[in-house]
Amino acid sequence: MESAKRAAAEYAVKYVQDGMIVALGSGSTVYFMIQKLGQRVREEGLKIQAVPSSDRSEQLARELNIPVLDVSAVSRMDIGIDGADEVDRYGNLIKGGGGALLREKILAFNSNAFHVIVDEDKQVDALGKFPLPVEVIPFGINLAMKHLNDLGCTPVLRVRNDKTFITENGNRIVDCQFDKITDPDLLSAAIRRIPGVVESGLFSGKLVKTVIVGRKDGSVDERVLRD
Ligand code: A5P
Repeated sequence: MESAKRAAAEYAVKYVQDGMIVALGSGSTVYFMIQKLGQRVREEGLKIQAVPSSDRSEQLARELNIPVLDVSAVSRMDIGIDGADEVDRYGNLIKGGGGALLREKILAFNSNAFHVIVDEDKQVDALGKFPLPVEVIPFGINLAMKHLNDLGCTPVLRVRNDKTFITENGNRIVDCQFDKITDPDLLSAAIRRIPGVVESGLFSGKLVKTVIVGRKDGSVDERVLRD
């Protein structure tokens, strides 16, 4: 899917203009987006400042000489570009496969225009095939998992390389396999009511300006959800 990811990522970069503060998402699709931004900085002298959602995105931006701003220095970002694990026709998303969902959601919520870049295989009729990542604080996580289970999913504590996965915020991720998510906004609210839950990887389509879908043949389909 590399060509599809690259196509979507490079298309999105055309929305970035001189002087903008740009929120950088995370993941393998965003990798191509940051590369393209770096190319524009290098070749066109594009002047931007970036706010990264993860250490990895920050490192890549710095390697490419894209000026990086700490989130505490901004009140708003002009544009945000990020990937997703699933997207439905209303622009609702599941994110957090890489574990950066909390910072990604903070940046998306505070961006004037949030663009989602995905390959064609990420499009679904209904969210939920991809297990929904939920960021939870360590204290009482067993109790939070019981309440997640009561919402109709199978919750699994994320483990990577035989170790409990720890987010950049010092929290844990619980991956929640639902049969099918019929009302993402309702489910998101129910999950966030559980004490100990910090945030879920459900992103409302209301946050999204465009969904940019890349295909394997390098073509791109753009869905504009709002002006
Ligand atoms: C990172 O935490 C995620 O939200 C990613 O944005 C999402 O998992 C998409 O990643 P890929 O572009 O690598 O598929």
